[in-house]
Amino acid sequence: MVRFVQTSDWQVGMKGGGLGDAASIVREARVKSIHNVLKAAQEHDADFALLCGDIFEHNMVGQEDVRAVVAIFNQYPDVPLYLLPGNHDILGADCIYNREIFQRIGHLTIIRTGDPVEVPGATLHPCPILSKFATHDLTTAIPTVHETDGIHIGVAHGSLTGEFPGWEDTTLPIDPSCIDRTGIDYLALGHWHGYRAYKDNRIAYSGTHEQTKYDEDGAGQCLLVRIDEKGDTPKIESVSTGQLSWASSEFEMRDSTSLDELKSYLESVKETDMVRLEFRGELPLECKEELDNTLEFQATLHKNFRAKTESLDVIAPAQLDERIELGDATLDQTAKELNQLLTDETDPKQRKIIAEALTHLLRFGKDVQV
Ligand SMILES: [Mn+2]
Repeated sequence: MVRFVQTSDWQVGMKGGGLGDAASIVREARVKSIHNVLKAAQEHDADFALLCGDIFEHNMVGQEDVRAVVAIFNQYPDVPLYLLPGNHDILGADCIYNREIFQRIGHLTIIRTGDPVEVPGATLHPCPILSKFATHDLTTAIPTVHETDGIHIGVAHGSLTGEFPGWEDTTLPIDPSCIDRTGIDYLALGHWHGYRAYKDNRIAYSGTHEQTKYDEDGAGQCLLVRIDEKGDTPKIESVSTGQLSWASSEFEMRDSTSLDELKSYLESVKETDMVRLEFRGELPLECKEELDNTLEFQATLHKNFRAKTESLDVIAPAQLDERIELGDATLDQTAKELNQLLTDETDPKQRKIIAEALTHLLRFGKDVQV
């Protein structure tokens, strides 16, 4: 019997571009969550932890990040670690794992060749990446083990090809039929950030231990894999390791009821760390201020809050003249002219600017009235 933790794609050192101030939170979480992975190994009495590549974002990641990861490794000396580099931390002369500090970790094995590796309870068959642009099936070197005793586990980093539409990639292909061809019991994969299992649990991506961006589904866990005997179906249990929660949604705006829908959605994600919204459709001008105020306040509730309004059109009411009574002839006149401009303008970018000006003017007018 073998029981191990599978993890990958920690991407330590990633910049978190586009997340603004939250980028540092995301970077820090990626390091801290490593504890959750290694604790899972400890608590479930795993024989070892299998790290399937892209542990670091690239080979030039700063030594500070390296030390932080090594410091965590050192807190779990009873968890043997087997690490196959991926395409981000690719093997080669400048490989991050060539640094002296990694050579001193007694319980870490960096896998550099396709030679089988004997581990507690099983034999690993690694498929190292030697070029980021490899277009040949990475698993071709796995030997046939149909007749060989013991549990055999393939380890690779890349994209499953063939029968999984939408998951194909032109580089780093992995042919799922290698399972039948070679007779290995299980193929542990890294590269994709969501947990996926195929072929009766004989092939699985663990996904990243901590979500890296919006719209990654199935991220934020490691896998506890148990294989009782050669030929048995692997049992996979997903263990949650991520700290940050993410939500992303699109809103089609029509009228003031759209704002109510938005508010009830926002209520449902108020505990979520990272929230991204995208607005489309048309919003009446009189709702624009309420939307702006809602979004401004919402931004103070989350670690990261992004609202994309580029595709939202603000519509001027047909009879603005009657509505505009700002108590000042110049303001009223300006508002009417802006409204006329908005009605006539067809370029969406220009419309946005005019709508923005009108919203400000109406808000200003209201303040004057008070
Ligand atoms: Mn990768």
